[in-house]
Amino acid sequence: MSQQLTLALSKGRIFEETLPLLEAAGIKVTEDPETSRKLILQTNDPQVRVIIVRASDVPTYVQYGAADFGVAGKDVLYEHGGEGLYQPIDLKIAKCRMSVAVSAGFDYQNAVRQGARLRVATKYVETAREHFASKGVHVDLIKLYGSMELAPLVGLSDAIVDLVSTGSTLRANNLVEVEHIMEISSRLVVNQAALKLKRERLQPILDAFESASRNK
Ligand code: PRT
Ligand code: MG
Repeated sequence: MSQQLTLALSKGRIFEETLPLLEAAGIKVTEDPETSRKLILQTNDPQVRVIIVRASDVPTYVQYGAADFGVAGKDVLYEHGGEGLYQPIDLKIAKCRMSVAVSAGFDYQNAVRQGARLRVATKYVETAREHFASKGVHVDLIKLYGSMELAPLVGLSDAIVDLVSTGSTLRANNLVEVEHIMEISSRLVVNQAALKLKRERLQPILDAFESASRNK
């Protein structure tokens, strides 16, 4: 098998925050995905290329071996399930938290105490299901693909489960965080077969990522 390596990244914060880790491994991406429309980017190392995919598709490309390794948020990995993936390193990048939020006027704690059935809109259906089940709260989950913050404002749901970083999106939409589900950061994920077959080429990169993220 060739020792050509393919790394799957998503555009935006994950790409930007992975660049310094790649540089620690001596790898420089020579094209910018924000200005180039290319989906396959070359690096200064002819043996390493980067593919640009949707954040939620990174685990799928790596699971099937279309990419040897990738970077994905814990939110995305939790929903995917992690099948076929080895997750050796918490890179401590793209940090945020997964929370439950409601409209400022909605008394969430009281609704929970009264055993009300809550309508919850989210992109993170598995995470939400597990969270409310563990609390014994009955919910109807409504799957959305984005802009969860809108749902309580127009009566689609009582609550949302979404990622929060600075909190400014919630504030701008008159929503408040009422529960903290988990801390989120991004992890390196590696295809299990690639780990065995391309170990010689992968290991130095994993080591460089590990030491570059250790002090974060
Ligand atoms: O945007 P797209 O639909 O293509 O996919 P994506 O949203 O999954 O990708 P991207 O690139 O936006 O996020 C990639 C990863 O970054 C996520 O999987 C998370 O692990 C991580 N991350 C870190 C975040 C945030 N911080 C974050 N703040 N992902 C999303 N957000 C969103 C959040 O959903 C909310 O709408 O930003 C908004 C809140 O931000 P604040 O700062 O206003 O609180
Ligand atoms: Mg996004």
